[in-house]
Amino acid sequence: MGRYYQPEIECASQEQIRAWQDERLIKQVRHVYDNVKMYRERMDELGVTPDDIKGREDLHKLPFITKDDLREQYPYGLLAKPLSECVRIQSTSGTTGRRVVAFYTQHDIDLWDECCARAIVAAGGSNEDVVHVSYGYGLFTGGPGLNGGSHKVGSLTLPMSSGNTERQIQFMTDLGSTILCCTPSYAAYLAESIIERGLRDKIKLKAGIFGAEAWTEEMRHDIEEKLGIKAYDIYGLTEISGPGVSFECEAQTGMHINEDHFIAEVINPVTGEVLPDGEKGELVFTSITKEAFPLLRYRTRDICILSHEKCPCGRTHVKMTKPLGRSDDMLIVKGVNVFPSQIETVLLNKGYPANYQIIVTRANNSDHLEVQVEMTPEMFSDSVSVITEKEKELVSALKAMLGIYADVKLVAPKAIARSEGKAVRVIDKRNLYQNN
Ligand code: DLL
Repeated sequence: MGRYYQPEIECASQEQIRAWQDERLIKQVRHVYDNVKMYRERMDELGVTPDDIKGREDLHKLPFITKDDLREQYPYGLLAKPLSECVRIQSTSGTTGRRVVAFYTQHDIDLWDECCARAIVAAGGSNEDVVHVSYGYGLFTGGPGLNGGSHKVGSLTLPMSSGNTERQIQFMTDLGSTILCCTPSYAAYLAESIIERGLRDKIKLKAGIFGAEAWTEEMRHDIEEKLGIKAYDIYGLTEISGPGVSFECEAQTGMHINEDHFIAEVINPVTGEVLPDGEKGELVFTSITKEAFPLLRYRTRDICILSHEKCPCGRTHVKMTKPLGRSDDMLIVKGVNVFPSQIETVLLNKGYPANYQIIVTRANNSDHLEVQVEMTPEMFSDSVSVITEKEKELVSALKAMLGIYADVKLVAPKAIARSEGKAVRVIDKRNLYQNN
């Protein structure tokens, strides 16, 4: 198998992609209008009929859908196929309140698996590989998605799921895993654990496919160096299918969105205005091939930038940057917008591991930001005065990056609880968003 899983699709001309999108969008709008009450009501309210949608250029006529809509329609409200034709549900990791449940027909699963197969082949995967899947299996889409993709590619698939690090490492060394799929924070933890056990020479990993949470370029370099691999980003969300909505190629300069299945738009999150390539805004997806749970103009809350620049890998599908933050989990501390990724960049630049927690509290109407950072074992042996000096150094680096004061506490190696799935980076004790 070559560098592409489906070269005729992944390298199709812009005109061909556009033609697929036009044709599939028209069909999809008719499908949801006929089968989902909420879409019919929303479109009727706007005075838009399926006949008004003649292609992508008419996308802007359709209403946006938000996570709140999904919660309100829980569980069956947005189902567009009879339950008898659905074979699977998956669900978001969820915060509080109602979860979001997504449904799949067998055809939906096949297409989703193909998207993940494209990502695995882009990371150098083939039927010669041993794909070690340490994303959680179950309601979370990470495990099932990469598992399905690996089967399509014909790789030997290790359905490890998350947790039990000892067993992960044993299988990895015994079975010669070559591609690791997990969250970047778990990859960093596995790397640390492998090095600690002196097993770095016993692993055969060549690539990693890491996503489901924000991670920085610095973290990528750290993992690549520690494991001796090339680390590829993968993006997706349960509502739209799961991992594989977009994936990185060897150029590592953004993720190709599988445009034959998903139409991407970037909008101004406040006005809803559609923004051109190169402008930062909220990512919105329309799923044009999903049968059971199709979403039109779904607002992801992920902030990113789209680019149609030619990619050296030969793929023609539009690229998105890593999510640069979320329009909702952006912290506002003392009135200043703070993204956890900014803090992570400072820490990694200064040689700290990506094991940290951001704690925000409020007393007497004043916000307080504290960053707890783990020391490396070498730093831990330093004297108290050296540690205090290091804390001061971080305080001023964070001030320069964020524009506000953050208290820094250096803690012992391993003091911050490790995550086997998505890392818990932020503890906001202010209860400002009680409905979320
Ligand atoms: O996280 C699906 C997934 C699994 C993606 C495995 C990649 C690998 P949800 O639990 O529904 O689905 O969370 C979706 O996670 O809106 C983003 O905010 C965030 N996210 C996903 N991938 C990335 C990434 C899965 N590569 C939400 N970088 C999305 C940054 C990501 N954030």
